Amino acid sequence: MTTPTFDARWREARRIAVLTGAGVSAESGIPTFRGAGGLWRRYRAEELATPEAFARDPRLVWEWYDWRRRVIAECRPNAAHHVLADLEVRVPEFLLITQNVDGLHRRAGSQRVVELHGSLWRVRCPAEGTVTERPEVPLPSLPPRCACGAVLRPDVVWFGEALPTDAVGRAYGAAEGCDLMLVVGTSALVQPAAALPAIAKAHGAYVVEVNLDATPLSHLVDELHRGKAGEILPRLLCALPGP
Ligand code: BJW
Repeated sequence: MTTPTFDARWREARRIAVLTGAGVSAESGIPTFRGAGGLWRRYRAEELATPEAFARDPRLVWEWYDWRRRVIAECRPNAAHHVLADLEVRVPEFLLITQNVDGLHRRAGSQRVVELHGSLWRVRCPAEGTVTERPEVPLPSLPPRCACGAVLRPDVVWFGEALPTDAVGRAYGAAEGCDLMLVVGTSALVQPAAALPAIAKAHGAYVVEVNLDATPLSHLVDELHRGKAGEILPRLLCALPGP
């Protein structure tokens, strides 16, 4: 038996998992978190993306989220989102695992998506546990309130909070079962998402990274592509066979 070449690993992949981060939406005009121009250069994460920050000042936290919702509402999915949406119909088993809360993968047509860190477009009532779609921008009043009177929160995962159990289960299942994992535009610093590529690799998957910069994953992946996701992904994925 011969070892498949890199191209063959792509062509023969039947179970593909994709992990995306903020970099996949950068070319749509959405700021990333870390690095030049990143949100955490301008805002302190612990003052905005923690349950403690929300308990201290829900209006401040909501003003930040409302601003981000307004920015994102003006943005469109880019070529990277679109080719990933095309990819899911070309392989028998596919899961797109995103850390992004911007909803752009779904807007590009992706359906097999797990949103590990939730969605900016939903709100959650901490008192009732109910989750509701709230697409309107701007929100009519801040902080928004539930009919029960409780202050609603964004349905996102803040530091120190557990990720949704079903989302984590699906993501780990895909990482353990895929034969190719594509890791796009994440600094791979935030756990538990950052552990998924190593899990895939340990289970025999071929791991491919697409990123502008080096990350802690770069030394373990099988194939590295340095550059913009919106330019690299269309080139990589157009070489795959059709459905
Ligand atoms: C491009 C590009 C282009 C640019 N093309 N590339 C183990 C060790 C240490 C710490 C921990 C640990 N386990 C847990 C922790 C704590 C913590 C953590 O990981 N901290 C580290 C930062 C040290 N994790 C948590 O707290 C998590 N919870 C948890 O583990 O709970 C345990 C628990 C169990 C049971 C009960 C209770 C608790 C939760 C993490 C939640 C993260 N939340 C955020 C905010 C979401 C909401 C919001 O958006 O406001 O999620 S933080 C932020 O970081 C956001 C992102 O999804 C996440 C990841 O960022 P991402 O996507 O990687 O973006 P960047 O900006 O970092 O990187 C962009 C990349 O793109 C760069 O590499 C660029 O080069 C690249 N790029 N343009 C290609 N065009």
